[in-house]
Amino acid sequence: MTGKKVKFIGAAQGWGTGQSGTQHGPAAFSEFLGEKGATGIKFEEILSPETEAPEGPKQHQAALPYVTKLNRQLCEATFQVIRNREFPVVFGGDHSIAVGTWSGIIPAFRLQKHFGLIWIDAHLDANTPETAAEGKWGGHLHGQSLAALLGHGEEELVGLLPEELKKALPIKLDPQHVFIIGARSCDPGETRLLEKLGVRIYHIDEVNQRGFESCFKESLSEIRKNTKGYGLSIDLDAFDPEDAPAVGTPEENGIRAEKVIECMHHVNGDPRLVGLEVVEYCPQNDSPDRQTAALALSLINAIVR
Ligand SMILES: [Mn+2]
Repeated sequence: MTGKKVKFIGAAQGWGTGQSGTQHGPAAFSEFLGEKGATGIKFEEILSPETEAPEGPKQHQAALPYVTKLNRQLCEATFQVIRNREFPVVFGGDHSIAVGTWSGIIPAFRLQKHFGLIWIDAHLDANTPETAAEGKWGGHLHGQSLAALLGHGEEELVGLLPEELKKALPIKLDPQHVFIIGARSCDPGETRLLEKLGVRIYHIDEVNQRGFESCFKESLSEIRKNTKGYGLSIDLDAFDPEDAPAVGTPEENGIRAEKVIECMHHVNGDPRLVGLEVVEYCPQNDSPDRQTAALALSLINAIVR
């Protein structure tokens, strides 16, 4: 239990990915919740771009305005949730929405230098338009959201802030307080950037060797020592495709879901945990019994219920 009222916000974004289907994630998840009778979770709103993303790869310049606009709306929404002393859970949508989620939450607490973020993901999402060219993701914006939150990349995303705080510093995250767990498909440019900044990356080999719990607890203990609040950004592609087949960009050899769900008691009820986001649900790739949606539900329940 968070002790706060939980607000569920969907962000039906597909413009940030080269794949198809994440834009249907929130609606499909909502339908799944209805069928399961999971009455405790209900989306307050599902934000969508005014033009639905086309199938397949998107041109960077065509996608940027849609990614920026939805992030702006999402940023206002999460900012308001924090202002109301509630707990935001954002469900995506591709991972470009992280810019909106955290650009609303972090400045609402004025915690810029004192905010921790645990980013559970197969990817680093830390390319910039420059480094993306040499990587394999073709410049899609879901591969650039963490870089933007750290102050690198497209100006519109780096500088995104809630309207009423326009004069605040655009710095959102101190790299010392960012922890990535589960990385196993990293481009050279983004790896260089994060290493230069000093972001702690737990690559999958280390996670497999030490166990997820050890890495997670270590990140938490650093964050609890050095920050005043923190959030969790969970990309479903961090999990092994056996457990989470319904993602846009599956990567073999992932973290086993059961272990992660078990570990969430370490954060459940912690008043310093102030927000959660779960992204990249791609319903068309789910199993007939919707294994990935069920996993997302167990995960959310393990964290906030
Ligand atoms: Mn991601």
